[in-house]
Amino acid sequence: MHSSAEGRISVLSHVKRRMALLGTLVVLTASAGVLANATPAEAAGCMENGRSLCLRKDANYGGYSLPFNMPNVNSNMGQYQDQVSSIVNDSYYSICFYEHPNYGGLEFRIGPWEWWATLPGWINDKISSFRPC
Ligand SMILES: [Ca+2]
Repeated sequence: MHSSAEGRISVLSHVKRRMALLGTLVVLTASAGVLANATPAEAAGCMENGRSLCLRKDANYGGYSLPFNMPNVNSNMGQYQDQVSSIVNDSYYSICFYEHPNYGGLEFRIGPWEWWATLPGWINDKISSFRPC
């Protein structure tokens, strides 16, 4: 009896995981459809390589691309700090970007699946570290 109950719980847990995965796929499909119409092909290129976070040097997803896979923690962007001007977050993580290395200074938080073609002036060309938050 005991093992049978455990079996049911295990199956239920498996079904829940599958449903969560399906939900993720639906969101991915929906967001890809929107993005195909609304964004430059260059922006999609970062995601075609399977990356879930793309930081771009220029506004409107232009300039060079800094690709990452979330969850990613970057305490110091080194030579690439103070340059990011647009962001593609193709993940279910909220991400906090910071003015200084080691998560210092001003904080700019974006939500899951958010695309920012331009950044607010106070953080544009100032991001130096980031992490999920
Ligand atoms: Ca820039």
